[in-house]
Amino acid sequence: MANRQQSPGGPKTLPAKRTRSRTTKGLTAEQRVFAQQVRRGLLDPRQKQLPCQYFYDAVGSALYEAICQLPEYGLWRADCRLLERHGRELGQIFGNRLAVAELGSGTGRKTRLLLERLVARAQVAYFPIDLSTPALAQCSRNLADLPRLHIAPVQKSYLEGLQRVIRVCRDRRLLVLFLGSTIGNLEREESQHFLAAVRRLLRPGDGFLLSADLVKPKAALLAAYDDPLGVTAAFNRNLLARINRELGANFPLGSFRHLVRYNESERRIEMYLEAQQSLEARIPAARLRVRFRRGETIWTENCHKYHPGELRAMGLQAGFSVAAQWLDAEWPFAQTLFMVS
Ligand code: AVI
Repeated sequence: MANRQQSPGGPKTLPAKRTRSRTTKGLTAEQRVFAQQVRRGLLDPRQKQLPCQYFYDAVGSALYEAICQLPEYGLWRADCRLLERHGRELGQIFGNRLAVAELGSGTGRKTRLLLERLVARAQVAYFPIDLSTPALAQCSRNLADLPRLHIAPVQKSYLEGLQRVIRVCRDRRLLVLFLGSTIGNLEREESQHFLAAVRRLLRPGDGFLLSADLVKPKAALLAAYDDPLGVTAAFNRNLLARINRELGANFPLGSFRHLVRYNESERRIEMYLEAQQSLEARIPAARLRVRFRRGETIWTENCHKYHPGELRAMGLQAGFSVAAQWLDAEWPFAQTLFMVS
């Protein structure tokens, strides 16, 4: 993550004594990349950090599902309401030869609300794109009973997956979904590049439906990311638990506090894990021993919040036209439909 603040005391990191061959034996290719990224993030001299994509192992995905049910976390329900309200309209816009590709499909529970409305009028080819095999399997199971839906999971990164989908369905109009305000987890500049990259892959007549959480009062945002039940705190701490499980580390989970800030100037929630005492953790698979001062933080996630006009402007700058923008009445949240003309 770019643009992170300096750690006042600088890094306190020592190389681990164990050798690479002993510590990385038995790791999958994905876990080796995980270990490299953990190493890079915890050695960052400006601010210790960990990439938020690693929240979503089996435990983290289950915790995220629970977060979506929390009364304080309005995003998921707002996205669902908009899909229910405008799903039929989307079917009318795209006609009868439609393929839907979803970037980061997760379990497909929310997408079902849209797909139900689309298959009511025509046969639909659905391509969930996700790196997680269990999520794709769950998504296929959750949607298997929908009539006139052909599901073809794609286990790839978003843009690679989209390229594959475009290669195999030349004869259909494509609607790409990027739901859940996942865009908010990217830096603003990265989001702009991402939109432009999606635009370059699409053809005239194709569309891109983007969900994004909107700016709202600080108190509502802080409650959404620091719920009284502590589900989001567990979700955040699970990142260290995952490093312990998969990379053989010994982070004392109880010694890290879930910390949430709203950064007004960047219009984003920032999540951290704060060491409650000075401590040292070993991460053998990353060949790392890392020290923490009391109060030192690991930056784990950014959740950017948008203005509706800003989203439209981003799409236009990426080369799309704006076909529609729908706002939820209960929780400020937007779905913007961009088209390639
Ligand atoms: C997945 N992503 C859009 C969620 C969000 O709101 O940024 C992840 C999350 N982090 C804490 N709570 C939910």
